[in-house]
Amino acid sequence: MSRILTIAAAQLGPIQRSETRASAVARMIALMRQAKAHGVDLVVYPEAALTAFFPHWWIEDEAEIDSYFEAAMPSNETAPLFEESRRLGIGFHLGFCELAHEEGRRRRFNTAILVDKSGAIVGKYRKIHLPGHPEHRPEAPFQNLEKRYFETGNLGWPVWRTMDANIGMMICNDRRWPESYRVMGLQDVELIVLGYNTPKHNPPAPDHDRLGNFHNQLVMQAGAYQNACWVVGAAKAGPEAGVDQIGGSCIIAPTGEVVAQAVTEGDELVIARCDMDLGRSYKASTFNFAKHREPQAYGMIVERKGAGPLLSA
Ligand code: CDV
Repeated sequence: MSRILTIAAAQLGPIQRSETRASAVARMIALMRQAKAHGVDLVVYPEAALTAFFPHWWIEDEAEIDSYFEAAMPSNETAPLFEESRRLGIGFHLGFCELAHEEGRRRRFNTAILVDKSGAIVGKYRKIHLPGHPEHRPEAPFQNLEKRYFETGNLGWPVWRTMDANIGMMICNDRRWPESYRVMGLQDVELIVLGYNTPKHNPPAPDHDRLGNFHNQLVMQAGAYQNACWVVGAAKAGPEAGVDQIGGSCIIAPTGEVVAQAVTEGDELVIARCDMDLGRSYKASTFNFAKHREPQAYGMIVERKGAGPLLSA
């Protein structure tokens, strides 16, 4: 018996600086209701989906920085999303900025949660690969200050058994790193969900700009195929507070093929019926890890951070 999970990547158009959380949540609920009409089981929302992507701006006032973070999840403002999930019997993945109190101090993380069809949080992930820079670059058209505003995630990449599938999460820049996928591949992951905020312009390397959509798909297709799992990516797209972001939300099969993709840069559902057993033949043959991986040759991957001397030297 095949295990079909009908999944929607719920792409969001821009959320302007003045837009309230209540308005963003209302947009997400509208997409969740549309998803229900299509028989969707799981809705995947973008990274930091409740506000504009503030790491694009230099902010010094701590209270203003805090205003982009959630001290509780659910909160009064996000509770309607959980209630709708419960009412409709739809699971969801949501990215948000988390203000935690741990180890006796305030900590800020770029976080995502997985919520089951009863509206209960079953898993939490904190972004590990934080792109950008911690210092102000006033000469740049916009900032990329995730290294200033967030700590590196400290939860690893767990995989959860929920909705009759092995499901894991990553966030935006994580999708460019094969290690993110493989740690979950080694837990027999069947579905990886993620959200992203990816500007069309890359200030330190403008020659990459023409390849933004290509690289977005390239990394997710490679991660899906090499780990024989589904990958679902949901963008926050379009021109947001002066920063234009790519769309291209998509659903990728364990075959490495894109099976559904957004055609706008606004609020849009991208839906596919995903057979959670589709990766089985890959996991039993080409990517039978237990038979074919050679971990004794991979030590450098965890021993070195940056490129170093030649092995042959
Ligand atoms: N939010 C992100 O992690 N964005 C990065 C950009 C800054 C390169 C990304 O990898 O898409």
